[in-house]
Amino acid sequence: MARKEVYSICGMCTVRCPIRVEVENGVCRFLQGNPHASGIKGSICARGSAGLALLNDDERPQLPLIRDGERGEGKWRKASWDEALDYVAERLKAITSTHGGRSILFSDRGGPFRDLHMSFVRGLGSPNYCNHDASCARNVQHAAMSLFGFGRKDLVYDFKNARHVVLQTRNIFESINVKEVNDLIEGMGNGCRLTVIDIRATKTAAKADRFLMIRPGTDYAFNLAVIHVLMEGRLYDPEFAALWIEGLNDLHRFVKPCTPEWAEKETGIPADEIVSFTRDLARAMPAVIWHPGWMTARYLDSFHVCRSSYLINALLGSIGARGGLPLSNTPGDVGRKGLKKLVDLFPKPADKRADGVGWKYPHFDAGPGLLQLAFKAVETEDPYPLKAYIAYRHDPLMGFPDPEAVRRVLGKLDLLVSVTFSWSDTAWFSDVVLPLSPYLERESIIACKNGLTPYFFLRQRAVDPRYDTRSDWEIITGLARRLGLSPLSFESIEEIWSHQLEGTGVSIEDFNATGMVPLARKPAYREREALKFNTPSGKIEVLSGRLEQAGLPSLRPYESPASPGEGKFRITFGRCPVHTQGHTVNNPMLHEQMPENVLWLNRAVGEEMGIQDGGDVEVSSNGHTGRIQVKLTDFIHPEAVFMVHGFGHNLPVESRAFGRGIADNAFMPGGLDLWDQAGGAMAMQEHFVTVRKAT
Ligand SMILES: Nc1nc2c(c(=O)[nH]1)N[C@H]1C(S)=C(S)[C@@H](COP(=O)(O)OP(=O)(O)OC[C@H]3O[C@@H](n4cnc5c(=O)[nH]c(N)nc54)[C@H](O)[C@@H]3O)O[C@H]1N2
Ligand SMILES: Nc1nc2c(c(=O)[nH]1)N[C@H]1C(S)=C(S)[C@@H](COP(=O)(O)OP(=O)(O)OC[C@H]3O[C@@H](n4cnc5c(=O)[nH]c(N)nc54)[C@H](O)[C@@H]3O)O[C@H]1N2
Ligand code: SF4
Ligand SMILES: [Mo]
Repeated sequence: MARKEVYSICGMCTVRCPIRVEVENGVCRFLQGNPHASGIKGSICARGSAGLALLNDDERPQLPLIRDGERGEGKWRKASWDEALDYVAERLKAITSTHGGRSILFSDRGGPFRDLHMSFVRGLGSPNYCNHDASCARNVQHAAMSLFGFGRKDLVYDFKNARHVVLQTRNIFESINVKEVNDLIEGMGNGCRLTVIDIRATKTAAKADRFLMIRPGTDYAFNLAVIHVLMEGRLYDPEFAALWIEGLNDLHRFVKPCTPEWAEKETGIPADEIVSFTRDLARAMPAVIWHPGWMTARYLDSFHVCRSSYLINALLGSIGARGGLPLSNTPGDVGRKGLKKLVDLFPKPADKRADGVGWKYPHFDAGPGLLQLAFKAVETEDPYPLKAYIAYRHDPLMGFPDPEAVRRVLGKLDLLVSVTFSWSDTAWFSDVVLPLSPYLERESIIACKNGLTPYFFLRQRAVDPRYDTRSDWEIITGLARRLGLSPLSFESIEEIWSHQLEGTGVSIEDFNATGMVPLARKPAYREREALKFNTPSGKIEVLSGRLEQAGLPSLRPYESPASPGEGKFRITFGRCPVHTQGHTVNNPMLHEQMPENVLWLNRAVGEEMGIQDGGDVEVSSNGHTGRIQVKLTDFIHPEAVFMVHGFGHNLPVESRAFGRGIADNAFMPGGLDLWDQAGGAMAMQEHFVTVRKAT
């Protein structure tokens, strides 16, 4: 019997945990976390285990398809890879010869493998590489940039060594990152306190020392009051502030009126609770983590919620501290050389980005742009036409608000290509579907993870593809060859790997033992005096020049959110432990765990409306109605309803997911235009729905 163990990287969500795969006679038998990876401890989550079910799922795209009928009609012509890649390359050539390379839009999921995609888009001569982040963490990213001059991932959450962790809009035990979960549990075992601020009691709240149920949309008021208490009571870390905070007096003046009593009226959290909680934080400083949030594409002031949480961390001296948010290290920081970038194979295109990021909006990070603004450009052809769109592991019809509006935008394109391993609404609407092999059946380019100990890690193929699907690199280099992009026309993955490793002192054999190559011996914390910020002053800047120049206040006055009104509720959403976004609801194993979503509604409110727990309700807004089972609970704020995102699939090719549950984004009319001008992210919880007992 031929047995082997393969070190690889999980692909069931974007966290990309290191894994070990047991393979017997060419069949995957067992998946576990890579026992050599720090913090993983051999574990994976339920979704990670369901990777085996993904392999065996015969309802995933199995071979290239070219559209035969109208868009979205579901009539397909089966194609060989040569035919499909020839077809896409020919169409791209025709479009670029008329409209230029810049007319091609590409979006993906970001992350450590994006270098290959960015290189391809550059090779095409287009500046229009985007990712999904306007619908996820852009506000956090821009908040970090405005204060520190670097991005959110340049800070590490040192949960293991923390003494008090605050999770605000972060449901860590259900919206999972395995290492973070393990580290936090270890920290809590060592006495770390946990405070959860949420609009409903989650599993994370159930494990907390303190749970604060907050009125939806008022987190900014809460945070300003915490800053008020820290500053008025001189509870903050004066040494850190003197060293590293620029604009402390501006902040102090700004929060003067934001008393706990004022915040109580907004948030519903008692003033004395705000005071005693803030004192607890001060006792634990600097080993405090106030999590700035992850999925923060929620409100028009979410960017300022993120900024205020970072400012609280700064006041507590936890930025850069052990047990707080230490600075992440790149290979260069530990005296090593990073991977050679594929994106540098081509010169940077001269054209401006179609989404206006970097020129019309100079305060935003130009790297991945803002997809909703690129969609706007597709619609208006301003500043120039975008004619082709490659949605690479991206399903904007499910992940962006207002699918009707997104469909209108996509409908204007001359070419829509989807690269994916599962069906999605966007793939179904595409002209060409290029089926990707699931992660266990493919290898990827080498990835680098910065952190206290930076390391390189590798996704290796555990088994051969079961269907006629391909790896990312095969698809991209296949297109590159046809389009004459010779620098990217690699013949094998080994060739790409050795290109990436050139000059790093690491060879591909070094990955054999554990699948990873650490670049430093032990975690490297920096001394407080040796921190580095990339702002003009070299310090943490309360007032951001970039924001002010854009006419946006760095310290935005708080505005009270609208109340929903009779019979109406604010729509809120989030994740559950057994599904990833919209792409696992048809996974046989995970479907069995949770076949559909339900609507959380406050018990007292529901009973008043004559609604029974477990019965059906109709949710509607702007002419759109959906039917869903209701869960009455005391543990959600009365102004909100909540549902898990990702359900409401209606594609005939997905028999399990078909017609189960409803999609939250369908209740966000006009949502593409509702985004945070300072943070760039969508404001998807600025919508209200009507709920009625179903007839
Ligand atoms: N209304 C609402 N909107 C939301 C959210 C919400 O809660 N509510 N959540 C937001 C968040 S946090 C995020 S991150 C986004 C997610 O938005 P998306 O990234 O679009 O969501 P996914 O379902 O993870 O992936 C989309 C497609 O990529 C395919 N795919 C998965 N892995 C791979 C891969 O490795 N390679 C390739 N080529 N394809 C792959 C999947 O099969 C799926 O078809 O949505 C955001 N939008
Ligand atoms: N199991 C699982 N894990 C995942 C993912 C997945 O799909 N499934 N996706 C990954 C991705 S892409 C992301 S971005 C992360 C997201 O990780 P998180 O951001 O932690 O995830 P969410 O579940 O979207 O939201 C967190 C909480 O915010 C609460 N919330 C909503 N409105 C408010 C508000 O106004 N104030 C406060 N204080 N709280 C509010 C929700 O009730 C929810 O419990 O998870 C990652 N991990
Ligand atoms: S969190 Fe779970 S699904 Fe995501 S990469 Fe890790 S094991 Fe896989
Ligand atoms: Mo996300």
